[in-house]
Amino acid sequence: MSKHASCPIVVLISGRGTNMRVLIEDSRRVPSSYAVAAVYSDKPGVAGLATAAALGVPARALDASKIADRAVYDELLGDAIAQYSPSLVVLAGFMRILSPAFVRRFEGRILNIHPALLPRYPGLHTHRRVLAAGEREHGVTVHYVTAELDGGPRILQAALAIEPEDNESRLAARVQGLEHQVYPVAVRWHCEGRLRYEAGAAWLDSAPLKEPLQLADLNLT
Ligand code: NHR
Ligand code: GAR
Repeated sequence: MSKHASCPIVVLISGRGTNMRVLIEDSRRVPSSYAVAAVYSDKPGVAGLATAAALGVPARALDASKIADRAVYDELLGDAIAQYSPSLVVLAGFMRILSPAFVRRFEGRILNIHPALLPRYPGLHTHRRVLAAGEREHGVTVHYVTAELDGGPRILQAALAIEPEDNESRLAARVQGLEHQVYPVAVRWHCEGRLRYEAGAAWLDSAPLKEPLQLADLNLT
């Protein structure tokens, strides 16, 4: 088997899917350690589904508004994803909280990118809250998903200084630029076997990460 096929990932989205696009494109650079096997959205008709389909990746909506029961929805979503035997499930702007049963089913194999410097600002509307609080810096965190919302072990962060010109949309766009840099790095590490989840911690190169790595500290070309 090629190295490419050895790490199938499934990407979950709810919207634009710019992180998803970056991952699909990164996965097609040679040499690659992973392949995007499928994309699922909890909302039909979102732009990210069309983007994925245009790039030749199977893309489907599983409409959450049609299934009221969270446990039932998460089981159906899990069954759909399991067809691809993913080594990793990647949340990329996925806006639904996943049940403990879903997290257990894919334990240690779910990544999220959160638009804040966790543990500060978990939850929604982070850019607005950061600006309202008068923070001087903001950024993005990649973490393994656990049942605790935005509370799983942190892997990689990137930070920026808030500028006087920043409003919610300008800040969101600048943070997205950081997201597109860090997410492929974390996915590659997991798929290369360098990064893993064990005993409630993230491990890189056989040592637990006590603090997340910072993009600025990596020697990336
Ligand atoms: N699921 C688990 N179990 N753990 C995490 O850490 C998760 C998760 C699912 C999604 C992404 C997260 C983020 O990065 C994420 C992390 C949605 C909400 C939310 O409140 C909060 C955080 C995140 C995603 N969602 C509402 C809900 O009731 C719906 C909001 C809406 O549809 O507008 O699911 O920020
Ligand atoms: C990203 O900024 C991501 O951090 C955020 O949604 C955006 C999705 O953008 N995620 C959350 O807020 C999760 N609650 P994209 O669809 O263009 O990748």
